Amino acid sequence: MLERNEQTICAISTPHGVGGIAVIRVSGPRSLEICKNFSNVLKNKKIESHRVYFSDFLDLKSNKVDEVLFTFFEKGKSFTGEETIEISCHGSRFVTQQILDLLIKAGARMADKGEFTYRAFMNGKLDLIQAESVLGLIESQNKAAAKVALRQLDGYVSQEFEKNISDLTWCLAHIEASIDFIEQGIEVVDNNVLTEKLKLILHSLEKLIQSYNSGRLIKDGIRVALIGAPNVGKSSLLNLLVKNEKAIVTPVAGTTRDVIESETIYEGLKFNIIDTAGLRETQDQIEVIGIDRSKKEAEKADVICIVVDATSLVSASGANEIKDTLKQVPERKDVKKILLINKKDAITEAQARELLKVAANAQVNSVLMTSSQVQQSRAEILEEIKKTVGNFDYLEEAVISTARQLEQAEYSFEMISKSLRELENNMGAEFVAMYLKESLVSLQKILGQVYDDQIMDRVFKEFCLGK
Ligand SMILES: Nc1nc2c(ncn2[C@@H]2O[C@H](COP(=O)(O)OP(=O)(O)OP(=O)(O)O)[C@@H](O)[C@H]2O)c(=O)[nH]1
Ligand SMILES: [Mg+2]
Repeated sequence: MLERNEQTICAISTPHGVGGIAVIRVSGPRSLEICKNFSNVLKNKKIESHRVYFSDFLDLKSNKVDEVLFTFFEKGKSFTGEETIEISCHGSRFVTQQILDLLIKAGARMADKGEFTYRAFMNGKLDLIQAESVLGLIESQNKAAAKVALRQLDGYVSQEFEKNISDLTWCLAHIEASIDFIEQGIEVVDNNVLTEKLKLILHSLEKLIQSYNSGRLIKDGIRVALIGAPNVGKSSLLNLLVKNEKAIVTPVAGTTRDVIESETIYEGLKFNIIDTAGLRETQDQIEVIGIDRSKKEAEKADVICIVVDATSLVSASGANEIKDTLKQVPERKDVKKILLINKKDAITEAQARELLKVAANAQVNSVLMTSSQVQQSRAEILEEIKKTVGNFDYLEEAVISTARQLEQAEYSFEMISKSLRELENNMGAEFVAMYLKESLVSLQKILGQVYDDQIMDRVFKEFCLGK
């Protein structure tokens, strides 16, 4: 029995279902030998890497199964690093299943989820950040997410970590040497030099850790909850933002009973907009449940847009009404709040100026006058959210985007901080070395220079078949 990594694997790499074509990937040492069973062209021609061969795909009794293209990649020159053949066949479920069955009969086995990428990692074609970026790229739904994933795949983020690993190794080597030479009174490295170097690593890690929040928002989308009293225009704003009549709008207070979620893309970023039931005291059982759900949404959001109605603010005491609305919004320190004074089309400019003055004292990150009747409000609101929620200049820099990378980077940061404190207090070099070693291992785990089953499981469990 061959070791698992010596076996030749196969799977459909295109989405399952019917399509114009489907691609079946075969990877492992016997890829070509196995495929030769089914093609006279492959059998009789000299096969070269990165060439495409048009051929009938024949079953073992020489019955034609399909007309296909075989693309051959020799060992060392493929995604997985192994000998690989990609079979482009017609995308019928029946045809693809028949081809897979025949490949398996001839000695290949079905690949596990993510096994092609796993093999690429094992063969040194990718590090773990790059492996994770493959998934990020497959799942990317907007320009920004694809860009982040591509930069990771290019090795841009890995380089940043590799530099830190190299600097940290230098520090560690010098500290360990100084432990050896201390008795002879030889100073191997000046503490100030060491401290400076460690601070630089710390700074780099801090930036990477901060980039995670932007990375997460880019990947998953920015969650925006529209919260406010009934009839202020939340559903109308949802419809404006997602450019679609997603929610029912009526002049009746309490129209929206349930949470309505829809997404929109603005400047390459994804926004998940959540419309909720208007907050008010009510005896209506269904509405009570809806209001409860609204509050739960507010607790999960990255940004809460608190919507108030400009026309009722001018006729009532604006400041109090804003305060009352804000009181109903669940308290959360980490959430950004934007006050939207809506229906600005229905008030005069002088009234609008007055309202902005009144709203200036509200406990929110920013205030905006909006109207669902004015197209421009869409861009203004989304721009404000984008500005409030994070720094997307990170797009041009190294961005980390998985919780795994974040946890290890944070641990590494903590260990270096500890070692710096030990250095400042002139404590034993042994402790400094111990913390630095911990920190180093964490960074190595991020790239997969050090790994175990748990890490592998975590990285590859998210993958689907054929990737
Ligand atoms: N003039 C004006 N009217 C608006 C605007 N936005 C909404 N409205 C009107 O206000 C009323 C209520 O709008 P909705 O969007 O249903 O309000 P809502 O906040 O979702 O209300 P509930 O679902 O009941 O909580 C409707 O008659 C809308 O046409 C606006 O910007 N300007
Ligand atoms: Mg509504």
